[in-house]
Amino acid sequence: GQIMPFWLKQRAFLTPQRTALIGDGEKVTFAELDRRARHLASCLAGLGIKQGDHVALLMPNRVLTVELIHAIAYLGAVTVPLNTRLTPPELAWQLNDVNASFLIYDAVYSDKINGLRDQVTCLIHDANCLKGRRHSNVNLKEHIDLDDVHTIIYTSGTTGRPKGTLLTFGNHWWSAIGSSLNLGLNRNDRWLCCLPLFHVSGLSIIMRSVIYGMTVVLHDKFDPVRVNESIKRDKVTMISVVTAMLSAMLDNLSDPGYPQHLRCVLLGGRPAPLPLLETCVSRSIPVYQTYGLTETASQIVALSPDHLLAKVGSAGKPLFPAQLRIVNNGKEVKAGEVGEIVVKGPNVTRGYYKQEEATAQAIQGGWLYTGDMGYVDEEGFLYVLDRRDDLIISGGENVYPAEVEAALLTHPDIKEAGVTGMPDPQWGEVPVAFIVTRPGAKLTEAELNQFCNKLLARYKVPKAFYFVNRLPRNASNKLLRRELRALIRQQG
Ligand code: S0N
Ligand code: AMP
Ligand code: MG
Ligand code: MG
Ligand code: MG
Repeated sequence: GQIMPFWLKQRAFLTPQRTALIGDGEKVTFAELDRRARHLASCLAGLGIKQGDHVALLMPNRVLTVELIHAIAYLGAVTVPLNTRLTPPELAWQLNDVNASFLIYDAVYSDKINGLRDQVTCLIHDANCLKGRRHSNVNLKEHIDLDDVHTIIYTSGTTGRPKGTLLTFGNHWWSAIGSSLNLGLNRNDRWLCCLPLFHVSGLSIIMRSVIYGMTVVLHDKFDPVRVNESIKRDKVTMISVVTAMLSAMLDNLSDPGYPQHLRCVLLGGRPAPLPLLETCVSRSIPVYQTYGLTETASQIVALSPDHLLAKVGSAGKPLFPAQLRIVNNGKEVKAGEVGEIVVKGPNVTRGYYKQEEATAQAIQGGWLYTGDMGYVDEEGFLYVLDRRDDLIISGGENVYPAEVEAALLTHPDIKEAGVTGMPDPQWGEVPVAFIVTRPGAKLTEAELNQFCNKLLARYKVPKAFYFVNRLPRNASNKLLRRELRALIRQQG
């Protein structure tokens, strides 16, 4: 594939004194970020990490985490960012699936990794611990190949277990370029990152930073009051959010709107509620809805400045390098007709790690079948409606019902389990469970809640458990998840 200078090296050469990061109470230039990433890379090499290794990260949003992401790439190794909300069994499963040889974690997650030590080499990430073991003459990458894999990010696609999405340097490159061709690039741009770096929503901001030479204002966690203050104080021009975040920000905003310098609030992750968008219009808050997936290295469709007000509710048009189709029964449908959203472009993944079948199913002729339903209007603007499958998206986190059901079925007193989504004012949608117990079993909601908390990340734990006599199934005994909700009325 195409060869380019290693991104951080090139950036530190071109604009060494520009600020790369503001976070953890410090300001870091690209020259300094590069110096630290190189140092860290030589330490990691000293600890045995080498080209091609899969290195998992269990890290909060810290400046150190950004340094690590670049350091791992400097060694030609692949970063596997882990969702920090996962439970130890979920982490163990992913580490095994991705063949991780190293796990680098922050001390705040020490409790989570105790059971993982015989599975993978666990390295605590604190500067002191890595110091002194520096490898003296390690080869750091001078160049990258756009076809090389940069990251593997897990996402629950349309079937069962989460799958590791392979994202190349080229995928990240074209994603960043496509975004800048739509939103433009200003010398004073500063992108606030309060989305997790373990999702492509957050990671893509770091990629844009090094490619554009743009400052990132990094928040270690999402706090709406701090975000609102930071937008003003730190002269933030761009911010990426999911709906739950934007609602909380507006609830905590005393001024009518944001300062003029905030030119883009990039909103993605799930369908945007129209009332929220209308509130933003009336308060002159520049909200750009975007549609993107882990598989597309973030945005692939986005609203443009030219159509911001005229197309409220639309996710926009494809980014310049990308294409969009709506497909029903294997055929592209006309404007206004609903079908599956299918996309193509140089930012689209080449597939899932070790999942040839799932890859072949998802990507056909270079087109990614997203599992999302929607339509385009006469002018080609996308409106996202719903999922084709049963995926639940809670506050931007995916909950796959089959995964929750499988966890429930490991309980000895549970005979059958069905999980579906219910509308929720805070998270958009939350999972609820329907349970058929074994004869004579006495289960309570509290017990089940506790049981699930051991196995599943909190956002996957059903918010309610309904005990029922049987589950709706079709003639071939397949669970009809969409009919589950009707059972709520029946149960006393
Ligand atoms: C919304 C967030 C920030 C909420 O988390 P917060 O406030 O930090 O929670 P905590 O203080 O840790 O916990 C408080 C209680 O809330 C529960 N909880 C936390 N999150 C959720 C959730 N999502 N659903 C349900 N419950 C949740 C905790 O468990 C705790 O409860 P108790 O006390 O009972 O334990 C956080 O959820 C968050 O960061 N969400 C966003 C995740 C995200 O980034 N999703 C996007 C994934 N998709 C993509 O990456 C592709 C799209 C994309 O790239 C994109 C997306 C948006 C914008 C731009 C783009 C782009 O294309 O560039
Ligand atoms: P993920 O599975 O974490 O990679 O997130 C991608 C999923 O988020 C998509 O498949 C959609 O279901 C959802 N999504 C992202 N952006 C939007 C949007 N603008 N409108 C509706 N759903 C969205
Ligand atoms: Mg997905
Ligand atoms: Mg919080
Ligand atoms: Mg996800």
